[in-house]
Amino acid sequence: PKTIYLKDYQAPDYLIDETHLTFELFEDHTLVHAQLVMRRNPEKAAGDKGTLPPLVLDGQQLELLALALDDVALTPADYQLSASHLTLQPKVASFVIDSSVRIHPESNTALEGLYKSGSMFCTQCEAEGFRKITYYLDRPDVMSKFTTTLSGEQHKYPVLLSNGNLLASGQEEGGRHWATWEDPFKKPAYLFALVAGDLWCVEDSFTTMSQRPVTLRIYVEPENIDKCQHAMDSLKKSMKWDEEVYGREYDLDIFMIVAVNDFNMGAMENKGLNIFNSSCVLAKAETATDAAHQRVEGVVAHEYFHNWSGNRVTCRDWFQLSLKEGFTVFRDAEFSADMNSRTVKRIEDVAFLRTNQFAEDAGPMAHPVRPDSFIEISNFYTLTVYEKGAEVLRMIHTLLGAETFRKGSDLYFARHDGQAVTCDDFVKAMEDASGLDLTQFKRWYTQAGTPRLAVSEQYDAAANTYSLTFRQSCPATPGQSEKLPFVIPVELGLLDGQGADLPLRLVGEDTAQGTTRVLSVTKAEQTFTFEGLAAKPLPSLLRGFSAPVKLSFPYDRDQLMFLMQHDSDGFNRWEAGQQLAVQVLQELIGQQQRGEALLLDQRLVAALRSVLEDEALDQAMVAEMLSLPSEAYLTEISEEADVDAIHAAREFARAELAQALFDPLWKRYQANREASRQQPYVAEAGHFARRSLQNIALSYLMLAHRSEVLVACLEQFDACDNMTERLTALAVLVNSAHAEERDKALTAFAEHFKDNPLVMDQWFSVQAASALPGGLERVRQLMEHPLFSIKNPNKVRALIGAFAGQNLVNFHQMDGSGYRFLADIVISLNALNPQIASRQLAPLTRWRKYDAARQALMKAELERILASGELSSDVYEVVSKSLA
Ligand code: BAL
Ligand code: ZN
Repeated sequence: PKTIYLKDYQAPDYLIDETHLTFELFEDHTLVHAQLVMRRNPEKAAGDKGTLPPLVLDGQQLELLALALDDVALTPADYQLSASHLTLQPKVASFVIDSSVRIHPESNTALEGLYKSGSMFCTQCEAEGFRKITYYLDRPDVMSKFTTTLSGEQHKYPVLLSNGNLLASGQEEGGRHWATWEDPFKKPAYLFALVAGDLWCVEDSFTTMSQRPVTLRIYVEPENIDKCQHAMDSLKKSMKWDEEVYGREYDLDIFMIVAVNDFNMGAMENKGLNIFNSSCVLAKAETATDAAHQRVEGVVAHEYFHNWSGNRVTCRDWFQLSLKEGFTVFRDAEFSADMNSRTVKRIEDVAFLRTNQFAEDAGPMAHPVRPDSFIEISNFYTLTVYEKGAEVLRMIHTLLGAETFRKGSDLYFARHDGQAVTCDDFVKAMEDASGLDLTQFKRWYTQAGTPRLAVSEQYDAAANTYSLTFRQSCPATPGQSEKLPFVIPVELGLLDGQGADLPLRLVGEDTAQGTTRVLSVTKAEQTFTFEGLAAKPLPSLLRGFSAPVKLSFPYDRDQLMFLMQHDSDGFNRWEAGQQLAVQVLQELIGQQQRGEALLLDQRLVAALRSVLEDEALDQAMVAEMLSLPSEAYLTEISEEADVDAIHAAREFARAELAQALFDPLWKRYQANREASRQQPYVAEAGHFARRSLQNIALSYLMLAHRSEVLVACLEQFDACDNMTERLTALAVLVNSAHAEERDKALTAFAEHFKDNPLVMDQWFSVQAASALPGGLERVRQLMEHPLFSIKNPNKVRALIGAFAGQNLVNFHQMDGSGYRFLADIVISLNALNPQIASRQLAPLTRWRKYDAARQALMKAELERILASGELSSDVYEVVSKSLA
């Protein structure tokens, strides 16, 4: 496999002004006819002098049936054909290519290009799937106007969709029909989409800010028609929000979403025709949890926002992926924050980033937000490009302020509408709008790894000054041994002895500038001194997690408890609680490793008791504060992770907290369960908050082994009206010692929901993630379940992903059985679906985190995969880099 480098980027030799596609869909093959109206790229024509470069079209797994240049049929002597390219020699600068190919969507298990999901045809072209549909210049900087005609059997495929607006449709002989769609906007091939199936739709409309009506349709299989309303509401909110916050208006007459069951990603932003994993569209109280409802809202928004940040302005090349993904994740996170609780959204995102993206940034696949090279671009749809990319955008927003950031985004969209551009172009628009020089800031795009920011303090009682010294560093990552200082925006406040925010005046300033402010740390070591402080303050650092760094400050536990109670920044109140819990858990881990009796610091009990007793605190915040750092996070922050000690320590702490806080937990549980009984399910922030506290309380209470809790859990399982309560009750039972109740609940649940694949995914996940002994055997048995299929990515993620990613004690069994199992799965998946195979590998790539014995076992499995035969570029890249 070949490595592709950003530094080798060349503009395309040819452009495609128009693309006319015809698809004839049959059960055992599909015919694709493409007419491409092409011309020499004028940017590159200066030195042509009569000779033109060869035209090299991308194409894979295509059976070429006919080829013509300007209406003259070509013979094999006129072109060269390889497994990945079709090369021919144009004689004039403008010409038309006609090609016909045969493809086999019915046997496409990679779910890339045109494929079948159940009985419907659908596509996934990003990043490089279009080359599996027809010969083309499959690169994002080639933007073309598309017209698409598709035909198929009318009774099997009554709905025929593609991008843009419907131009015409009609019947054919033999029970077939056709439709022609035209997309007036130029787009790269990765945004092409086609759908044919027996689908129903929910229809609504939206009137844009300039009073244009837009038809909105969500297409699903008939049995899911009752699960579309939440996505439709989310879509309308997204359209309004993007007008209000970014001034972005929708641009076609129709916007369509189609839900499919077999999909490698969450969803895809194809122009005017978004295709979604059904897990990111379908939601109603009885079948989807609160988390699923929030995910649907966020993903619908994300894909809709791409219409501007991605489609109208797209990427020049795939190294610029974060240009659209980082920006769009930032946009969807802000949307979700506005729709729900801003602080809770930030807590969830930061907890996810620190557990997962920080691990990626510390592992063998670490890469900058804008990577320099790749073997397989599908491997770079990563947490770094998406989530860290969004953090980079958030930092620009913090440094510029909301108003100036908006000026920058307006300038970016106006300047680059209809273009394929780079991250540098985006930053330039922000610089031009703000007058700021972001040259040093751009290191966030080019340097991989998570910066460390160590902070120390000095108080001078005689001078009434307080100094904070910041020392930044960044560990080496593959290919980057030395790092230059980043620009780190540190939002902070200083608290007095009563917990109130103090006015902040830096040396040299005449007046204080507020009580929370952003300092730009730009040097390896930098000190900021505040004046006018009659007593030593307590700093609240990195408020709102203003930069994706690992911050350290020598807080003691009493100071953390103080911040938990008093910090005016909600995020940092939670953060103080997490740091306190980490200190306490690390102490327990040490005790466990030394074979000592475990002893829980009672300050954690006291801190959580006061949180639980604070009826004024947002219930979602109470729930977040009660959640101990996950085993995965404790692993990430360990030098060498001791899986068993981490699990034992955390379970011990949970059980102790359950005993010590039984009364307040029980009180809040009962009050909230009663409220759930009284009020039918509503998918809104207040209800999410109430159920999240109720459910975390239940999971603690079950650890107290009291019969009234078991009764309550069974009552919740049986009598609730929604999946959030039911699934938590099930999960709690599955993790309990009540074998009889557990088995009964699992059976009843499966019986009731066997026809709903998304609910059954949850049923698989809950069992796969159970830390009780015998986890691998359970997973093996579940793989034999008639509803499990290794060809369905959601099932693979639900069962294998949950086992290897969440069930750490079972996956990391000392005999290596978990590793062997995962390697076998990856080897099978490699042949079926390389993208999913490569994703499932992630836990094995983290081998450096573990003890020598586990390291050897994990590496041996990676080596076995490498030697297992013909590997896809996806799997090869991850395995070979992990072993390097
Ligand atoms: N562009 C791939 C799916 C997404 O990020 O929206
Ligand atoms: Zn996206």
